Amino acid sequence: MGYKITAEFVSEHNEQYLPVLKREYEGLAEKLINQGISIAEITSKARQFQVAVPTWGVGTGGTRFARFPNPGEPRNIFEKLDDCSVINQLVRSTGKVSPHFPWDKVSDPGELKQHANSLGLGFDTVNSNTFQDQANQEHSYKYGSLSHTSEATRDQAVAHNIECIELGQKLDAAGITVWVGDGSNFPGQQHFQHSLERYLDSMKKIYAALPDDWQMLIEHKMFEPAFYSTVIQDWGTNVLCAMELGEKARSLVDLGHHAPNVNIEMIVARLIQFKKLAGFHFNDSKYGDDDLDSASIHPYQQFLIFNELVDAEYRKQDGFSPTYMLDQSHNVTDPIESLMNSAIEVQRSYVQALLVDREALYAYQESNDALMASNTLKAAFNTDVSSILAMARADNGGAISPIEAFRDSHYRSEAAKARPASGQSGSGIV
Ligand code: PSV
Ligand code: MN
Repeated sequence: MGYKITAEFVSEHNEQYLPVLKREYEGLAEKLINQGISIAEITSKARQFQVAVPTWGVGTGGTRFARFPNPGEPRNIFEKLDDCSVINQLVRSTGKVSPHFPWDKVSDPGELKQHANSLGLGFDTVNSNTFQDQANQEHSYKYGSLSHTSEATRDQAVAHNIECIELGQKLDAAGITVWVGDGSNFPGQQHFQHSLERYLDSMKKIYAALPDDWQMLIEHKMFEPAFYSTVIQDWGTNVLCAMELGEKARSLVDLGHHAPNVNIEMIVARLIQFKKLAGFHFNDSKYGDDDLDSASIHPYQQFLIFNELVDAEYRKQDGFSPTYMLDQSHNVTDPIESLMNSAIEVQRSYVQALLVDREALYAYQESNDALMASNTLKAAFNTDVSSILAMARADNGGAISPIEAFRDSHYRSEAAKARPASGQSGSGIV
């Protein structure tokens, strides 16, 4: 698409917000200095914070029932990258995109890499897809992929994952996320042990094809599309498989993939302790894998997860280097706006967690002062860090008010002119 939001537009747009932002930032600086915290140090950390954007996130999602396409939807990976670059241009914390194959497959990965780089973007972990049949595919995944009872089907799924690694290498990615929809709908349908043995056997073949500096991110999910059992259903099975496979295999935590009320921050702490935390798919949910915008339902939970992450950073925990990614589906909002909002909310949790008085917290923990320990976390969570986030964006060349800037830029209506509707409104979770 020819239309671009210019740097001049962003800096002019910022002008109207600058005086108020400066006042708020100075007020917060004074409050924090009284707590022994330098706002400059926190802002500098906020400026470095990055969370990758999923290429599939810039399209309008759907449910099992329907999909309501938005005007100006990207029609291919090049247009998806254009939209991802707008997100990064305005929020400046999403410099990497995570592609999904074969959705994003092109004949010339070199051209794709060049296009991304020309937009100031790079590639994060690649995702394989063996939860859908592709046109002209020889063996169906209806009854599973990496854990299928048929060896030929498993081999086909393994070959696809290896192809994803090869494509990812050409894009300078450094990891592959493997999520399989394999599972069962009826008690007795699958032999639990045998299906996991077959899965592991397939995963070992993919693991063997990993380049030295790559990691394998294993993603679990409790249910859906299978509604009785899932082969990699929870973090327990996930981490057992990661341990079985080797050092380069670690567990990825998608926030929407757990039973309701599960203590996700504690899972994160356990994975950190055993050097098995690969990274995250951030999103939020009320009922299941709702793929709602980050922190739109449970902001305190997201903060508590970041509390564990920042704690590991503070303790200089060995083997700690998680990758952060959004994984959401936007059914009623503009995906660019939702992804910007989510990136900001994830960064907000990080910054709030940086404000936790860790030494005081450790002391309250040691003396069993439950109330003050909890209040220490709450004090950080209740601090409005919006001005730090806005200042970090502005200092990085982004927008103080990204949603307003996006709307005022008319990017979406220009995209609608350049990208005529595909007319596809069929259902499908993507
Ligand atoms: C599955 O629900 C998932 O979370 C996996 O990460 C997939 O790759 C992604 O969503 C897209 O379907
Ligand atoms: Mn996911």
